[in-house]
Parts: sequence; structure tokens; C-alpha cells
Amino acid sequence: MKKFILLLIIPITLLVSCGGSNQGVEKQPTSPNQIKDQDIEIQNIEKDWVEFKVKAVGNTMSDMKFDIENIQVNEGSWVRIILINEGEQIAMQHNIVFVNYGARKEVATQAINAGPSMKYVPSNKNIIAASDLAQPGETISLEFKAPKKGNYEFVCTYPGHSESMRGYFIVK
Ligand SMILES: [Cu+2]
Repeated sequence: MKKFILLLIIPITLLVSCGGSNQGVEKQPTSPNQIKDQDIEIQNIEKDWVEFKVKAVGNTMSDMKFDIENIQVNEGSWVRIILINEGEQIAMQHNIVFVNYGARKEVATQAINAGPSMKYVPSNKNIIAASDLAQPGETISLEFKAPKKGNYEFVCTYPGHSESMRGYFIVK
């Protein structure tokens, strides 16, 4: 009878220890190497992402602007733009549109015809990425992969905003 109990106990113990390592990494870090690998993997994913908080400030056509004039990233990185619209007036609707260098005016002009139904983003091959329209007080985000090395521009294409709300986007 003793032998029988012993034979029963061993498989149960094995089962418990196996289950423990699968269930809770925190409770029983039985394989520290595995945990390390996971951490490294997460860090690598994060390393490819770059995030910029861009505030749209001001409340009139003369003082509205982006608080950042230059955004610089590495080629191939994933870019996350958090656009924070700090405006309070109804005319302070903003987006952020990344375009090829030199195409800012052309895109902004076409945006007027694109109108509110297209959120002031025309169909134009010079557009790299375009955000949604942020209402006063609203925060929106835009994610895109950085294009090839070169100089680009970003601009708010809401009618009348493109001359004062703009900046340079540099991909190294
Ligand atoms: Cu704007």
C-alpha cells in the first residue's frame, strides 16, 4: 500500500510543478531564461516606435500654431503622433498631414475643395500620412511608418491654417 501511495504522489507533484510554471510567471519563475527572452522581445517592438506629442495651441488665426516645428525620425521606424488640440474656439479644428517636401501649399489648397466630408484631406500622392480632424479640446493619434530618408513637411490642412500651422519632418 505504501508503494502505491508513493507512485501516486510522484506524478501529482510533477503535474503541479509543470502547471505552476505555465500559469504564473510571477508566482513561480521556474524558467528565468524564458522570461528574459520575452522582455527583450517586447523592448525590441517598442524600440521601432517613436512617439511625439504635438500640441496645437492658440485660439485665433494669428496665434494658432503647433508647439513643435521639427520632427525627426529614423527611416523605417513606426511613428506615433499624439495631436493635442488645446484650442477652445470652434475655428480651432486641426489635423496634422505629412507631405513630401514642397507639396504643402498644393495639398492645403486642394484641402479646401476636399471639404469637411473628406476631413480636409484631399487625394494627393504627395501625402505620406494624414490624421483625423481634432475638435477643440480633443486629442487624436496618427500612426504610420516613416518613409525613406529625406525631408518632408507637416501641416494642418484645415482652411486658412496651413501658413501658420506647419513644420518639418526629417527622416534620417
Ligand atoms: Cu489647424
